[in-house]
Amino acid sequence: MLERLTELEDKALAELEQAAGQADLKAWKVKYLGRSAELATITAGLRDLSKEERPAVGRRANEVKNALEKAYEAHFESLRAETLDRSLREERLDVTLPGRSVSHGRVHPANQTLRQIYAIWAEMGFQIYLSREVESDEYNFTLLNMPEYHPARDMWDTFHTTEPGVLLRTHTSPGQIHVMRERAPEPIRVILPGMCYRYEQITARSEIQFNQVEGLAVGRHITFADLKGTLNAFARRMFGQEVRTRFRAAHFPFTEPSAEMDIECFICGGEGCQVCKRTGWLEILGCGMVHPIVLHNGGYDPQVFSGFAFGMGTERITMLKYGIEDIRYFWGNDLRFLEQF
Ligand code: FA5
Repeated sequence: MLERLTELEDKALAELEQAAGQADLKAWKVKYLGRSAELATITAGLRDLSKEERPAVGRRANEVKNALEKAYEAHFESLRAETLDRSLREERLDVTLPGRSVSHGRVHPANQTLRQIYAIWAEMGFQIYLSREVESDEYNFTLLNMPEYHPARDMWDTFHTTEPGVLLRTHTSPGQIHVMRERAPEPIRVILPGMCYRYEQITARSEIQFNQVEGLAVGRHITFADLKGTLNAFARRMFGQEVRTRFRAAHFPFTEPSAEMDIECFICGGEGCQVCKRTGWLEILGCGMVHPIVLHNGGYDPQVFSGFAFGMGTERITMLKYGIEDIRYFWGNDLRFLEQF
């Protein structure tokens, strides 16, 4: 029996030397140290041996078991170290290589201008009021003093929906009626920013969608002088303290009197250049005193209340600020353009 144990030990150790991977090692362990291994059978059969034989065989069986376990542990450890070593060698990372830079998104130039405009009007005490982009014919035209078949409706080429009387707003002015109906008879000082849509020929200066910022002030003693003073204060904050402005008579059905405001061309300083079409002036917005009919439609008594309103296009202002020649860049999603801001 003692000889058998020695043979078993030699055989097991020799086989262990051959184990080349974790799978071999596992199979070896089952074969020599598992519950049905020969060594386990010998240990279980100890009680059948004679009293004389039993202690020696028992001790030797224990020795063999310990030796095999120790050899197993050592082999397991060396295999693990070898695997680790190999993976370190083969999958080496060069941590000194330069990394790939993460590109950051940035605020769209139209939104940068919008945020600047919000900040200026906020400083002057104007709240932001968000109005809907899908509008009714009634709010976009009728309540703004342009009843059905009024020729002034042709000033705005309109996207109509398949739902009769429902359209995409052509300007932010319908928001005036919404805010007045919500606030009457309280005084109002708000700006109404947002996207507008026009069924127009796309050119370097005109898009079918663009942002406008509408402004509305309603109170008991508001005059055209307030309109001019407020818009001049805005222009100075937006374009610099030195900027000169002028007001030209214009026509909008929802304001009376109506005007357009120009700023002196800051590219040529008023001398006349390509950007200002040799006039020395750049148009930035339409404005006027809120028409009595519009005040009435908003729920204000025009005998008691007056107000001013204005509407500016933010892409056109951004184009002026940065010397951008074509409005189509704004929604073209060309990173070469966007990354410049
Ligand atoms: C209006 O839309 C009036 N609702 C403005 C207004 C409000 C007047 C309140 C009086 C009182 P107009 O159609 O001119 O007016 O447009 C105003 C601004 O929107 C223009 O000055 C321009 O900057 C911008 N805009 C108009 N059409 C386009 C377009 N197709 N693409 C880009 N910007 C445009």
